[in-house]
Amino acid sequence: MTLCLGPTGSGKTLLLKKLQNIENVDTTATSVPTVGTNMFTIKIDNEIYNIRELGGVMSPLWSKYFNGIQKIIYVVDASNLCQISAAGVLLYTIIAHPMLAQAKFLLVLTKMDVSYRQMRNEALLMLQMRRFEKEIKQKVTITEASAISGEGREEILSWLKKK
Ligand SMILES: Nc1nc2c(ncn2[C@@H]2O[C@H](COP(=O)(O)OP(=O)(O)O)[C@@H](O)[C@H]2O)c(=O)[nH]1
Ligand SMILES: [Mg+2]
Repeated sequence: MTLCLGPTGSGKTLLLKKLQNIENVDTTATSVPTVGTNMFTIKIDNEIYNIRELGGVMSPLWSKYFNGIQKIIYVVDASNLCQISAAGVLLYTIIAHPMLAQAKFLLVLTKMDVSYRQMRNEALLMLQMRRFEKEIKQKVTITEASAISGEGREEILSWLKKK
């Protein structure tokens, strides 16, 4: 099981839907609005990958879902100047969580199709990634993506496939 986290409106649902459609999966996303989680099943080369999206509003409860999690996809909206540094703080609190000490992280800078987005380096500065990387042991893979143009889709799928 992989978790997909990030602030409200950062683009998690649309990105996960795009990953599903590309692989022609006939299972539709089951939504459980009461607890604010969505389950996605993605089929790559006949292997099934389950991803649970947790909404940004429930970030105080995210850690309830950390047990046994090996992979985290963290989605940041690169076009949202107001949200981006808060997204970095939130990312740091989950990376520093003891239950995720062995987890692999994929940081997705999404909405890269938007003209007024932050460029990769600016976004990483605002997220304080340089500072984090000195303090954390986990590997963080960084990908630029867009659910509209499909940018980053192959990178995300191959990260999911990696053991
Ligand atoms: N331009 C653009 N808009 C996006 C992209 N991804 C999501 N959005 C829009 O951002 C809003 C929030 O997306 P959603 O996936 O629901 O965010 P979530 O709250 O993280 O699940 C919606 O209006 C989407 O259409 C993207 O890659 N590019
Ligand atoms: Mg969502």
